[in-house]
Amino acid sequence: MATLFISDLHLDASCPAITELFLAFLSGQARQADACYILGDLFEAWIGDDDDAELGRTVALALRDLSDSGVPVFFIHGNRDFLVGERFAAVAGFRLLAETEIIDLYGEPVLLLHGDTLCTDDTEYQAFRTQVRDPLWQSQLLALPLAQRRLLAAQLRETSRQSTRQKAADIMDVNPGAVLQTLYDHRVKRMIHGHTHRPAIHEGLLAGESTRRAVLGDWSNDVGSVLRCDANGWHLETFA
Ligand code: LP5
Ligand code: MN
Repeated sequence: MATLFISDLHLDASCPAITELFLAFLSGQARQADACYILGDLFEAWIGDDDDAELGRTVALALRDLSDSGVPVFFIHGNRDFLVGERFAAVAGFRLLAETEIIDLYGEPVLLLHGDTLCTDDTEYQAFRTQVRDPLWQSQLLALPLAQRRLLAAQLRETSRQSTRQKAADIMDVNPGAVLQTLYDHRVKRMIHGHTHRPAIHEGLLAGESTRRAVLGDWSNDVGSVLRCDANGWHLETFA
């Protein structure tokens, strides 16, 4: 048995192959897991739990089947789906976690997060994040008609595409100091996050003790990515 961690699937109606791969994952390897953690950006864009699009319903029912089968499912918001709320969580049968969460993983405390907060060199993004994570801003946005929110999300995605094209790659990676500070602040030596799409397991040192940081991979080009953790270790795997 193992605990599975995934993130950055960016599920979107325009890319049904990745949704199919995810549904196969949920009804396949995930059924044998001790638990399944989704660390953000499950969706390409989430505009509110009242969205009536088919993708959300399909994904919710499949997640629900997994939790009904006895596998607990947990979710941390990403920068694309920070508007996922308790209503969707209830339908999909998962537990919404805080933006940072420490879990006991086979006897070790491990910090879970989406990973965007570690990209402190990307100051434009951090300013944007502060705005969109403001509960007042969110409630004002959620009060807009669905069609308007859909348009706004498409505009934000386009702005982001243009903006990321102009940023240097290292600005969009984690800041090493922010990683160490986050480990230190949470009194842990292990963390798992996604967001940067740079899958790897980094071993390091903090105050003379070994640290480990797993970066989850995104799902793209019909290939899925999962971190499988058990009492013997952590393994990043891809599958088609
Ligand atoms: O997402 P990605 O990979 O392209 O880049 C991210 C950062 N970008 C974002 C923005 C999202 O892509 C937008 C999608 C949101 C979907 C949900 C919307 C729901 C709300 C609307 C409907 C209710 O997160 C990108 C990072 C990159 O990761 C790497 O870390 O660099 O950051 C940016 O591109 C942000 C820019 O630097 C600054 C953008 C300024 C936007 C100005 C508009 C603000 C006004 C908001 C009011 C609507
Ligand atoms: Mn992200």
